[in-house]
This record gives sequence, C-alpha cells and structure tokens, in this order.
Amino acid sequence: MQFVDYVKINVKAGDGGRGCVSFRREKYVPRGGPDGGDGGRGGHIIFKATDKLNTLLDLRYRREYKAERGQHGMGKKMHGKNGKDLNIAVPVGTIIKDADSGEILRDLDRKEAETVIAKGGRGGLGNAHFATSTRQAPRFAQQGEEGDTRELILELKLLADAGLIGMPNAGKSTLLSVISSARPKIADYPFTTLAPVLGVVKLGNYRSIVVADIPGLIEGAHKGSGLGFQFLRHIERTSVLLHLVDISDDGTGNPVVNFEKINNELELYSQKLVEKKQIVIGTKLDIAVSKKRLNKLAQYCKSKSIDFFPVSAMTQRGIKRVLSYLSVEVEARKTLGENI
Ligand SMILES: Nc1nc2c(ncn2[C@@H]2O[C@H](COP(=O)(O)OP(=O)(O)O)[C@@H](O)[C@H]2O)c(=O)[nH]1
Ligand SMILES: [Mg+2]
Repeated sequence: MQFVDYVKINVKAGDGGRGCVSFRREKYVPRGGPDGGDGGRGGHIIFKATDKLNTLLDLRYRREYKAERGQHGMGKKMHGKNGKDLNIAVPVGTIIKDADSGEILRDLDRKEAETVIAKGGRGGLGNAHFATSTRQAPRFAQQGEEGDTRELILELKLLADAGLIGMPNAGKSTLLSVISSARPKIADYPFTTLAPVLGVVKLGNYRSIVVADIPGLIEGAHKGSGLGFQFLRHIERTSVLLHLVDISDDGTGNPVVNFEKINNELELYSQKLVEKKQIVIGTKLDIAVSKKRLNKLAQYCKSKSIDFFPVSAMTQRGIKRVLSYLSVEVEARKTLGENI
C-alpha cells in the first residue's frame, strides 16, 4: 500500500535572446565593421530536493512555471544577460515524470539533489560572428532558440506523520476534513469502501504534515479481520497518534473505557504502537454541555500524564492548540532524526 501525492504542472524554460545586427559607428572610422552582440541564454527550470518540505502541497496552487527569457544582444558586441533560472523546491523523494510518455525523468532521492528539467534556449549569435572577407557587412543575426516546454507529473510517496485513531463515530473523518488542505491519492490499495484517508495539514512557514485517518481500527483489527491490519503497518512509522474520544453528551459508553478498548486493540497488534506517543483529543466539545464525560476523561488523562485537548470540529474551538502541538512535536522528531 502506498500513499502518493500527485501534481501535474507545465514548465517552460526561457527563450534565448536574439543576436543583434549592429555596425560600429565611431568618429573618424567611416565604415565600422559589424559589432552586434549575442543574445543571452534563457533561464532553466531546475528542481531541487529539500528536506524542509514533505508534501507537494505548495505546487498544487500553481500549474504554470516559466523561467525568464534571455536578453537580446546589443551593439558594441554587448552580450544580452542570461535569463534567471527558476528553482523549484520539492520534497526529497519526489519523482519527476514526463506527463505524455509517463517516463521517469528523475528521482530526487537525496537532499540537495537537483536537476535541470527544462533547458533555456541558447541565445542567438550577433552579426559580429558572420563577417568574412567577402561579406564584410552582414545584415543578419541569429534568433534565440526556444526554451524547452514540458508537461510534468510529480509524485511523492507519503508517510503519515500522525495517525488518527478512535472508536467509530469518534469524529476522525470530520476532524481530518477540517484541518487538512488537500487529499493525496492512494495508490495500490485493494479495498474500495473503507480506504484510508490522508490529509495534508498546513502548519504555516511552508511546512505541512501528513495525517492519516485510520477508519478500520475496530476490535478484531489485529486479527486482520478489519481493514485495520494492513493499515496499522503504515502508522507504525508515524511520530504521534491522535486518539479521538467522543466527550459529548450524545456519546456512547464510558469515554475512559472507549479509550482503553482502542489501546488494547493496538497492543494486540503491536507493542511498538502502544508505546508510541499518544495525545487524547476529546471531540464534539460543542455538544458537551453537561461536561460529565469530558471531566471524566480529563481527569483520567491527568492521572496518566497524557496531554488532553478538547475540541470541536464544528466550531473549530481548540483546533489551533492541536495544530501548534503537532507542529512542535513533528519538528522535534525531525531534528531528533537528523542527530542520530
Ligand atoms: N456536534 C458535533 N458533531 C460532530 C463533530 N465532529 C463530528 N461530529 C459528528 O459525529 C459523527 C461521526 O463523525 P465522523 O467524523 O464520521 O466519525 P469517525 O467514524 O470517527 O470518522 C458525524 O455525524 C459527525 O457529523 C463536532 O465537532 N461536533
Ligand atoms: Mg470515518
């Protein structure tokens, strides 16, 4: 099973500048020779892998990328300036494909890996190049070449940074839809009705994280009966689990029991998962009027030193706190990873 972030874009490298037709005109030099300069090269389109990004979210908002054209050549053999290259930052692991053929052009699998994916056009030669003994005053120069144009598909295998777990109806899908800005595609997933859902959550500063909704984590998942079994494998790599518990007056069962039930399930599946960092998110705060279930769960979390965040996806109350928590937590894990 793979999660794949996917975007299609057009890139156009800069055209080369035209060569110049010009003749030297100086006082006391009656018939100056040709002195038209060359056109500058068009800017390249360059992709560069960075570990500061981990999704393709920022590329979704723009379909066209164009690099600057080269300046035209000028008199006195002055070369036109080259067009500025356009650097596009993508996450490490981004695969660049030609959209027409599907051919893989480049796999940016290392930090700082870079590739010129569309070349800027060469600048045209100025007429100064074309003077010969028999043709002393060439009245022509070359056009610049066109920059490459390409349609590209970018693909990135995603790993979830955080997983949402909880009983059915705890509010997982709703929360994910409220916090995420995009839904990456899921490739090669055999189930159709209960497919896991990923959301890319923007945290500001161009950072984003991937949150996975784990719909099949029900009792029995560890035996492979639910969809959970396959999916749990995926969340083994997340840095934090967000455990959602319904704290509203409409909720069923004791919230503490519900919480422990899910954790038993996790434990049966893998010890590693239970030991993973968990925070508790009490959901549907807007209809937790009596606060009975809320207080019960809050007390329990306090006694176990588990961070507790009551939220309402409906009114957005408490959501910001969760996001800033995630921002710090995921960043901390990254830094830790770098030091190992
Ligand atoms: N009042 C209220 N209802 C909510 C909230 N979040 C979810 N719900 C409702 O709770 C039900 C179950 O939510 P859902 O996200 O599908 O739960 P899931 O099974 O964990 O994915 C749905 O009817 C939602 O509309 C909330 O913040 N406030
Ligand atoms: Mg759901």
